[in-house]
Amino acid sequence: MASRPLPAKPAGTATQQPVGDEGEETVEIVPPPAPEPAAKRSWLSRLKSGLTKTSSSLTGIFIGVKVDEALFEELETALLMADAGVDATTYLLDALRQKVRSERLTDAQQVKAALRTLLIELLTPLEQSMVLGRAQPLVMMIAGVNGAGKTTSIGKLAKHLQSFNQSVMLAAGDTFRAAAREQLVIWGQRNNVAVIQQESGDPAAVIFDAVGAARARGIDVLMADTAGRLPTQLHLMEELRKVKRVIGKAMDGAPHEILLVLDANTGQNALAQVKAFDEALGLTGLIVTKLDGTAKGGILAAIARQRPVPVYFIGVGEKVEDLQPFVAAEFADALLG
Ligand SMILES: Nc1nc2c(ncn2[C@@H]2O[C@H](COP(=O)(O)OP(=O)(O)OP(=O)(O)O)[C@@H](O)[C@H]2O)c(=O)[nH]1
Ligand SMILES: [Mg+2]
Repeated sequence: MASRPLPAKPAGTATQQPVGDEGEETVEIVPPPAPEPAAKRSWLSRLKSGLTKTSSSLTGIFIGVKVDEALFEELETALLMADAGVDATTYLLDALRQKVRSERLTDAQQVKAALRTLLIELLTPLEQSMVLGRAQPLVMMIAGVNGAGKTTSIGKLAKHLQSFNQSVMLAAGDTFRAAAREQLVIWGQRNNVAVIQQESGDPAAVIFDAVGAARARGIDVLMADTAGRLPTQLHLMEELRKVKRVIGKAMDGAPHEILLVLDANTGQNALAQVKAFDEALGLTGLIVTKLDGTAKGGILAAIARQRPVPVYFIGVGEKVEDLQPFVAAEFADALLG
């Protein structure tokens, strides 16, 4: 299997309408390409081992027990411990109780299968493909708290986009630290893509220049890095809004994607981040990183319930191939062991 079929784009997603680009055909692709079966297996096993904490606790609950109130209570605790949050936990348990009643499930393994189905249903709306080729350049702005994995994810994405014959340019919009610029330049060199940077100056100005350069050079995708910030740092959130506004002045309809990079290990705080960045910027997608560590994974259920921004990619390590499209069924399987 060299490539997987391109999933159809669900209709009616306001953030992903093609923007007018004089008769250009819209190309719909899902970066990155499906890995070879062996690589895919290793990637999935990394995801599984990353989520072991949750899966072993969830799986253990269903072993050798009766289907009774005690089972539901243990499940409630396990889901809360897995970062699913009160809302998603209550939702899943109510739906599960109903299923158990209506389908007369008497075996704990049947209940586990029913939970898997419910989890997939809950997570599936988050599984969406990123549409490329709808503008040239397609401008992506990447935001998130400090150390979430923004710059690394940009580097990985650059590589994957190239394998779809997309020409890529990067904008060093993290003007806080010289080291941040250098980190992006290294990813640029690795992937042989230009990095637009300035010695000093303000992120909006750097990214404005980069949009101009990308247009002049006929680049397909421009990814703009930004400095990490907490949503509580209001002046820094205002700075991001300015970056967005200025990108819009450099090119009508841009930025086409506003992505939040989330560290999966931040638990329930990740949901607060999604809400805050979404309110400030209008997010079009998420990249969830570090699912290979001690992350518990339930946070995606909370996001699906409370702020369902599409999860384009998930990261399970620091290597290029460790960033893969989010697939609800794979994720549910990794969670449930
Ligand atoms: N284990 C693991 N580490 C990751 C993953 N993604 C990123 N990292 C690591 O997390 C650290 C921070 O990544 P950066 O890409 O620099 O994060 P950032 O959001 O750009 O950070 P700032 O620019 O400082 O806000 C680096 O050491 C990365 O290698 C992942 O999916 N798994
Ligand atoms: Mg960075």
